[in-house]
Amino acid sequence: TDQFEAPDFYTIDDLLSEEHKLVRSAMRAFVKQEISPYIEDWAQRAHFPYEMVRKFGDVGAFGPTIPQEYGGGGMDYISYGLIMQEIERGDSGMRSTASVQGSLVMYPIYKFGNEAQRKKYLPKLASGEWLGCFGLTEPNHGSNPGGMLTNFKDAGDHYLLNGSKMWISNAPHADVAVVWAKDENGRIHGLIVERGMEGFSTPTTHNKWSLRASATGELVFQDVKVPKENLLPNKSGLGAPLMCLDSARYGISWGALGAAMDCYDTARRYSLERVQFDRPIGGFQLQQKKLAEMLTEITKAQLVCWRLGTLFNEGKATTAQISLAKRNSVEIALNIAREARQMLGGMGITGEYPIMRHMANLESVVTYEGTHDIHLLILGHEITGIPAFK
Ligand code: TGC
Ligand code: FAD
Repeated sequence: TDQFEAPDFYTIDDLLSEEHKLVRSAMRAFVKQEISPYIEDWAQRAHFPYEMVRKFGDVGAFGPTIPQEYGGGGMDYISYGLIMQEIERGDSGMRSTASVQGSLVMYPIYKFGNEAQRKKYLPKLASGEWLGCFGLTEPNHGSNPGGMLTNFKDAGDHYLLNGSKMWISNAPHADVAVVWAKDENGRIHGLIVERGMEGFSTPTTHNKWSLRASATGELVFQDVKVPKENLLPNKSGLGAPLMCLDSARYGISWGALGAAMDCYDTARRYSLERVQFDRPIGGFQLQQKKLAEMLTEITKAQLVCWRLGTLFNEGKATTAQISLAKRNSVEIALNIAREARQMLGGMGITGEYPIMRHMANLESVVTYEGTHDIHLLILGHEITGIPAFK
């Protein structure tokens, strides 16, 4: 970890501003100090380090693109991407905590909320005083969230919310949940549900082999009385949660690259130190092929992410462009993790090195925020004009 070198084979640093580089080095130092020394133990014990929530708030990892007047970072999308890259270099589960809070909780409150909601929730979420979660997926509606059953009805001075959500990152510790549910006409809306509301519970999901340092759970609603002022008023329909996913999926494109870089760098260093047949294994052509291909894929993905970030900054990034980047980054990261694992031989399966943990984590990353196949189908739709989902 001490010697971590992020590959920059095409001097992409020249495309970054001083601010981008400062943000990245601050986050890299933070990860090195606060995450890397402990992550293996947290993951082995399936422990969510709750104290990290405040620390993420202090270092500005929550809501980097949200305006500063609401406690956000007021930064651009390249800075946001670089922050996600550095956190996920540490661990995908830690990045999950940050991307859910910023892109999936603060973003909808900022974008679809009214002024009172923004003022009430955003500063506390930005500082890490409160932790949030995002409830879209249900037990029987994962890739097809439009079929959701969770619903609310008008009960005079409040709404009555019923249903359940599954696989929700941060749920067991969340103070606030942004929940997507259908009204009496079957229209999807976002509701802010707070811990402590009667009939609302968040059972923990146990026995994960992946994202073990991230807490995952369910959201269960049994006649929960949600005050009317907790409905997000400024957008409804499936497009509202999908807009949030655009932002989170973009962050994952950079994030997965961070995990890939960590695996590459670990394998590169190991290959120079490990001697077999009287020479470093890095001198063997087969190992060089692995390293050369890793560097090639990382470089291509870096350029995709950087360009997508500039499109985001101009407000021009499309959902299909985001799908391409998320799908590609996670795929190359998983391939790199598997190859790097082999390069370390037996040592690759231990917690002495980060690779097996990254590999297991990436099995969630390839599934959440739209599975690998769903992103392929979004691209297929874009290319042919024919949706293959239904
Ligand atoms: P479809 O008919 O295509 O669209 C429904 C309505 O939404 C509009 N729309 C968008 N609006 C804004 N931004 C976007 N990106 C939009 N994409 C679509 C669309 O125009 C339409 O509007 P209207 O007015 O005509 O109704 O919807 P579909 O039901 O056919 O579904 C398409 C599909 C399959 C691509 C979509 O459902 C999908 O992306 N499924 C994957 C679900 C998913 O990604 N779930 C993620 C859950 S959250 C999570 O995993 C967090 S993990 C985080 C962590 O820990 O880091
Ligand atoms: P399914 O939708 O049942 O898919 C199963 C398989 O079928 C997949 O391979 C899929 O690609 C394939 N498939 C589905 N439809 C089609 C089709 N039309 N054509 C071809 N193949 C298809 N959700 C949230 O709302 N909030 C969160 O915070 C959150 N955090 C998560 C954390 C973790 C650790 C995990 C694992 C998941 C999380 N999710 C969250 C849920 C995640 O978004 C879903 O798991 C994902 O969208 C897939 O849904 P599913 O698991 O129900 O799989």
